[in-house]
Amino acid sequence: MPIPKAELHLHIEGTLEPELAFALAARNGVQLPYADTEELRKAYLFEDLQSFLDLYYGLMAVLRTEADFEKLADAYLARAAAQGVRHAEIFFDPQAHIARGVGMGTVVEGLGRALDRSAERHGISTRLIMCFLRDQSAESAMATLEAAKPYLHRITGVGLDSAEVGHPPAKFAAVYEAAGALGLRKVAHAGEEGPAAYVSEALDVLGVERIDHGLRCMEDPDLVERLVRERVPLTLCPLSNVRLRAVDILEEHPLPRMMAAGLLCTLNSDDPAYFGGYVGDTFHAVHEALGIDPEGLRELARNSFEAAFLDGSAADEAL
Ligand code: ES4
Ligand code: ZN
Repeated sequence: MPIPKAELHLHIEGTLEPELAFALAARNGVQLPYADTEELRKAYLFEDLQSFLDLYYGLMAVLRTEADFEKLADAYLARAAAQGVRHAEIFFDPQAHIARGVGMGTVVEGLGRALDRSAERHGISTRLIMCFLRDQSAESAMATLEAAKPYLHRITGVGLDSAEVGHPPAKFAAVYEAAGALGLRKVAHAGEEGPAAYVSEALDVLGVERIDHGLRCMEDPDLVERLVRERVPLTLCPLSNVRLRAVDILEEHPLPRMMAAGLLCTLNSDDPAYFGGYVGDTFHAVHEALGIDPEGLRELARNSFEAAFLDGSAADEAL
């Protein structure tokens, strides 16, 4: 039996497996620039975050209808359940869809159809977190928040993703303030490719409750001390860090040092279709490559529930 765990850093568009991409392309009459799934898999050799994002945004062309988003989410939840996930906080990128003429309602209602059945069908409770693309303007992010207003009953929080360097958190101060006023929870990617200073800025200027990645906090001992003291959760994604070359090889990932420093670390899969594994595979990989022992793995799983946006209600306690 895999350890029960929560997954807190998962881009639903990053769960698009080549087989499903081709199936949806055929259904929607979309031509993909790859002969077959094998050729597409070969394109999954990335050099950095940007080379990954180019493919990730390109493949979204196959996602057009509510049924497509429902299928995508249901396929993820089935795989996650098999790896011990009991609770999933799922990111989505509305701007990437709206730019292609696929509306907020199609995305949220489509994902919502799968999420509504998730507890019963897969034994997984869920939350949705809407991410703003940080390489687009703050005005575009604000318009996206506005477009989400009819769907806020389905959305728990906001996040910040896409190309990090050159797009510091403070660019989105006004939109995070507006999101907070609407009662939304706040997270942001920081310290993946960007510097440790972006982690502090996300906490101080945006008021985020968790940091997605946060790896590069290790370059600033004062920041590490603060993250430990304030018990700020970090949603780490070691397989992603290797594929996007934030670290050279898994054996050199700072996870053991981060845990030893007392940081509240969680393990997540980020974009599992692209990075070679789902979250259970990630637990297995850090055991093998980094020597995280069973007690360490249990700590990481416990942390994931502590860091989750669960409210302690009876339904949540049943997890
Ligand atoms: C992402 Cl790994 C990563 N980093 C930043 N933005 C993203 N969007 C999807 N995956
Ligand atoms: Zn991510």
